[in-house]
Order: sequence, then C-alpha cells, then structure tokens
Amino acid sequence: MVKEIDVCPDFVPGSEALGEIPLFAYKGDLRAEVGARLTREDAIGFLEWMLTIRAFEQMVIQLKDGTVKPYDGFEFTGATHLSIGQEAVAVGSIAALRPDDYITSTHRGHGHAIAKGAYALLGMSADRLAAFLGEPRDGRTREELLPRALQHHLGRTMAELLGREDGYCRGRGGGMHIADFSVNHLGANAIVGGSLGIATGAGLSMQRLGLDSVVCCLFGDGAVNNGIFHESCNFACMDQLPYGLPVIYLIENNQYGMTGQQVGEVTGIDHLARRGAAYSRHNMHAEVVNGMDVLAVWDAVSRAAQLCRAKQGPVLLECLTYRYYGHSLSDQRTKYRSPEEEKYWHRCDAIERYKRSLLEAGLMTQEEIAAAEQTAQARIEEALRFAARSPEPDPAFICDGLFADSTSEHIPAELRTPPLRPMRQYRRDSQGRIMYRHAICEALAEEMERDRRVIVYGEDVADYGGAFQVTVGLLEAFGRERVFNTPISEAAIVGVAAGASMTGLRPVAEIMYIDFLPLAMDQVANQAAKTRYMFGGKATLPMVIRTTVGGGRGYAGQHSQSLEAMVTQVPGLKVVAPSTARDAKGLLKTAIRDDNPVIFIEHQLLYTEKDEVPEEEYTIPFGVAAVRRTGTDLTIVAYLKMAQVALEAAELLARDGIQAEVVDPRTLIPLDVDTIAASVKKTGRLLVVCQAPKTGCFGEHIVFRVQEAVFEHMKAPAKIVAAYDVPPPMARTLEAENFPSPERVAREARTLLGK
Ligand SMILES: Cc1ncc(C[n+]2csc(CCOP(=O)(O)OP(=O)(O)O)c2C)c(N)n1
Repeated sequence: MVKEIDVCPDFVPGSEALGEIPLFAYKGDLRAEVGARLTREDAIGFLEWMLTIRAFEQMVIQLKDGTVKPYDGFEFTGATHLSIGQEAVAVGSIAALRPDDYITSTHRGHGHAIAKGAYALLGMSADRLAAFLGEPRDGRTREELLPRALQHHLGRTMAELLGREDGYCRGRGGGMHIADFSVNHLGANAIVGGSLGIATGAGLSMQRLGLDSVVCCLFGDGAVNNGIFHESCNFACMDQLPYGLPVIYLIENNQYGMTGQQVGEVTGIDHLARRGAAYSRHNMHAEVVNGMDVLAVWDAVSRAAQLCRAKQGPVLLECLTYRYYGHSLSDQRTKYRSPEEEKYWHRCDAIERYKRSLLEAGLMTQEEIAAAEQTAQARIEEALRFAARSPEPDPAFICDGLFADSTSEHIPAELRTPPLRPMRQYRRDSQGRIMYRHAICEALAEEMERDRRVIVYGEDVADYGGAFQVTVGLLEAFGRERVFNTPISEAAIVGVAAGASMTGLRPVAEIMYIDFLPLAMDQVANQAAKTRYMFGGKATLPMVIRTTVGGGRGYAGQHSQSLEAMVTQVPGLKVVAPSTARDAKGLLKTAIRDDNPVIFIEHQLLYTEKDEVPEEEYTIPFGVAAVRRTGTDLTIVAYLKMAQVALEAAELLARDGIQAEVVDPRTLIPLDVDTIAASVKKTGRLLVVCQAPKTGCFGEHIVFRVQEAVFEHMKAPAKIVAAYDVPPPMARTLEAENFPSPERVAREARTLLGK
C-alpha cells in the first residue's frame, strides 16, 4: 500500500528551534498546598513514608554489618543498593499517581516498592484490604484493617529482601527484583535501563485498551545513555501512534552511575532532560525538578500524569537527587567523590527540609514528628520479625512459576472483533495446499478476529506487508490501531511486547531476521523470559516474537544465521520452529493463545513452499514431534528448512535400500524427547541436522537428551550434520559447503551405518 505521506524535497534554509526546558519551576509551598491540592493527611503521609523508607534501608545497613541479627546464625546475602537520600523522589512521584497507575523500578527500588504498595493500600476498600491480608473481613472497618495491611506490606517487602517464601516474589527475586503486580508495580529491574521498554509497552496497552492509567517509569541517570532509553522514548513519541503514549519517564539523577558522573564525564550535556528535545516537537514536556523537595516532585509528576491522561504524553522528568551511600554497601565511595560534595547534599536532605516545612506550616509539632520517626522504626522492626519467621523456599519447588499453564483458549465471545474489511482468503490448490507464508498470515488474521487484544507490529509489517510479504492485507483488514510499523528498534520491539503483554494485550511482534535478535537480547532473555519466574510466578506474558532464519542466498554472515540456540538456552521462553505450512499455521495459533513468551522461528526458504492446510479451525499443541517418514535403519532429526533437507536425504538413502525415519520436533522448547527417543530405540542410530554451526547448536542438546534416554539401544555414537564453525560466508561455493545439503546428510548417514 502506498504511504499516505509523500516525502518531498524541502531545502528551505532555516533552523530548528528546540524550545526551552524548565529548570526547578516549582514555586509552591506546603502551607499553600494544604487545603488546595493536598489534605493535611496527605502532607503528613509524605513524611511518614519517607521516614519508613529510610528506616527500612537503615535496617539493611544493620543487617549487612551484623549490628542487627534477627536470629542466631543469621547472615545477610543479596544486594544492598540503597536509596537513602532519594526518598523524596519515591514518595513524591508515587503519591502523585493513582493506585491504578503503573510503575517500573530499578535495582535501587526499595523506596519505589514501599511507596507503591503503601499508596495502593491507602486507596483500598475494607474488602480489598482483607483480601490483601488473606483474611475474612469479619465486619472489620477499613480503619481497623489499614494499619495491619500496611504492616503486612512492609513485612512482605522485607521477606523478599531476605529471600523468604512470604516475600512478594516468594524469594525468587530478592531486593533488586521486587514486584507486586496486584498493585500495578511491574517490577524492579537490575539491568540498567531494562524496564524502559516494558513501561513503554504498558503505555501502549493503556492507549490501545482505552484505559486512562499512566505508567511511571523510574530509572537512574546511567540508563539515559543506554540504547533502550533512546528506542523507548522514540517509540512512545512516534507520529504514527494516535497520540503519544501515557508514560512518565522519570530519571532519578543521583549524580552517579556506579562511579560515572553524567555531567562533565560520560555525557556532553548539563541536564539529561535535554534529551527530550530529540524525540518530540515539544521536547517530551521535559523538565528538571528538585528531587530533594518532595513537593516539587509530587507537583511535577501530578502535572505529568495530567498531561498523559489528556493524551499529551509522554513526559520526561529529571529529578536531581543524591544517594548518601555507595552504589552498594560494598562500594568505596570515598574513592570517587569528596566529603565536601556529600556535605552539600546532606545539607538539603529531603526529610529534614520537609520536617521544617511541616513545622512552619503548623501541620505537625516536634513531638508528632518524633512520634512519626518512632512509628517508622517500630514498623520496620516488626517487618523484620515477620520476615525472619517466614520459611525459606522449599528447594523441591525450584521450578515453580517458570511457565504459566493458562492459555486464552476459552475467552469471552465479546473479544471477537470482525475485521474492518474482509481479509483476503488464500485459495487452496487442487490438493488443498497454500504457501507457508500465507498459512502464517491466515493464523494471524484468524487470531486477530478471534481476540481483539491481539496486535501485530514490527518493522515494515503494515503498509508493505513485511520484508517477506507475510503480513500483507492485515493493515487493510484490521486498521493501524492493531497493525503498525515500528522504528528499527529491535530492543524496543521486544521490550514493548513484554510490557504490553503484562498489561492486557497479546502482541505478536516481528523481528525481521533472527540475526537482529542479538540487538534485543536483554529484552528477550532478561526481561520477557525472566519476568514470570523472578517475580514469583505471578505475571503472564502472552507475547509472540516472530522471526526468520535465512541462508542460501549469498546474504553472508549477518543475514543467514540460525541462532535458535541463543533462545533455547534461556529458561522462560518457548521456541517454535515449523517446517510445513500446516504446522506453521497451527503452531502460530497455539503460540498466540499461550500465556508465555514464545519465539516463533520461520524459515525464509520455506515461505513459498506449499502444503495442505485445512480450511477449518485447528491448532497444533506444543511439545509433540511429527514423524515425517518412517524407517528402520536410522533416525534423522531436523526442523525448519533442515527437515526438508532430511527428507530429501532419506529419498537418496532409500535408493540404496537404507530406510531412514525422519522426526521433526516442531517445537524446540518444549522438546518431545519421547517421540525422538522412541524412534532411536527402534532404529539404534541418530543423526541430527542443523543449519547452525556445530559447536553449541541445538542438535547437541537433542543428542544429549536421546543418549540419556535410550543409550543402551544405540548401536553407534550419534552424529550431527551442521554448518562449519564460521559465520555464514557469501561466496556461492563457500555457502553451499556450509549449508547442510541432502547429499551431505546422506553421506554422513551412510558412515553412521558403516556403509
Ligand atoms: C546494562 C547494565 N550495565 C551495567 C550494570 C552494572 N551496574 C549496576 S547499577 C549500575 C549503575 C547504574 O546507575 P544509574 O542508572 O544512574 O542508577 P543508580 O545506581 O545511580 O541508581 C551499574 C553500572 C547493570 N546492572 N546493567
């Protein structure tokens, strides 16, 4: 489809005006705010939660240095990234959000988790508080339940820090990875910048599902120099979206990465907020905020949330603050920063400053402030007692929570949405066959019609129909709301899918070549794959990443690799590799309905291959291999294009009277070891064909699993026919040598049989 916008030459001299980015614009004071935008309780709550966060982290120091031992023999393990000094950012930002707004957080996220949970509980009814406590309400009022719920929240947070079963993530995440999906905390992230794509995806969900929640993505100054920051901000601002995504990107600028200083060292700018000028015509409403003033942060985030809800997001805020301790408690901060610098920041401590404001405004007395401090301390001590009593996770359940066993197989009929225009029907030939790429398109169209939460996006997939013409017609049928192009931003493509899938959509995203997946590997391996297990088995991520393997066309090292082993070794992903049109359709439909991240690998050399594909509805389950050809002399295992190569090799062998059985696993994770092993038990010999280089290829895993299962039935060592351990070369002769051929497979099979 020809694009609506013509891009014509326009060489008129002029200059780009970037506009101003306000610095420290907040002029309000507490006296004026109370009664206007804040209640007295709100104002006191700011102090209460800043004190609680500080008391929590001071307890971490004592646990680490051994001054506090909750029981004999206690030894602190795990990370100690403290945010002492930064409390105003956590409390000011989260107090400005609604309980149904989302946050993402960082390795320095105790404060974010405490504030998000607390402000969510403060907004809950008595019934919900009782449910949070896991108790019957028994006629108790909200006022009776709230203090216990807040205490339980702190207990669960501390329990996670100590790696206990009652922790928010059942001890699977620890202090660096706390999340509570029930209050829309989408997770702390120990990968610098790791949550930016997720937050952007959550913003996409809000936009596409017509919800008016906003997403506040909290991250450190170090993340601003990471590629995913750029990809996410650009994604959230792109003109193609109906309006900018409702995301507040909040830089918690505590002046240092680990030791790296943003200003004067690792960037060339004075304020990181200036980066906003690169992404939208109004600089993403960027603003620099005094992060040591809880009111200034609360004001900025309140205005940012308003902008987002008014469909004018996203917003970029830079809150200047300081961490009083090192990067972690093991870091020697005096090696890289001066005592004078620390002294200056301590002088504008957010808690002390705010106490003065409360006193000056007559909202609290000295005695009330002292009592609030004692309450905070007592709550943390009680939280520690709770955590220490909580059991350690039972090793017998180590695999609990890796995969969701749910699917969208049974969904309400109202999710069905007919296409805007009828989708083109692919006509079967006289043998009922259609092409592999058309079968994939049919699967996408059927699933989009069946469930309006399914969206399709990727580079060039909309108007053009994708680099391989697989998605042709989907834009016309389902509209740009559900089929859209992305920038060339592989990390954001996957990160957005993760965030969108965690918040209500069922995205199917395309990475054009598997060779480009390494650009997105943090999002694939550390985010999508880990989110469920690491956060205690609670999130579901119904997302599919469709990608392709090439080869055989002289495209050389960066467009011909078979990188499936890069994803099969990451727990938390399912990996599908269909070799026929029928399988491609049935397996893709299963993938879209699965509540787990699926990497769906297609083969470019199969796109025009035809196969019989039923017209009636069907799906194919994961973990069920197909025996493509029966035989008695050896078993050949192969998938994707190699399954076809194996079948051709079997024909060559048959001419010599050798009967090969060909097994196509169809899904690599889960792998149907039983079917493959049963075949080898029968034939006694195994040959695996892989397009990937031999060292570390998935075939090695298949061989290992088979010998583990049926070694005593094997008449000879297994063989692997694979590519050489080199990048795929371009020259015709070299590529032909590298790419396993039927002749080579047949030759190796004969050797295996001693012929
Ligand atoms: C991608 C990545 N690179 C490096 C690290 C190691 N590391 C952990 S925290 C950190 C500093 C992060 O600085 P910033 O983003 O400013 O957050 P802060 O620690 O200051 O809160 C570094 C380098 C990491 N966890 N992830």
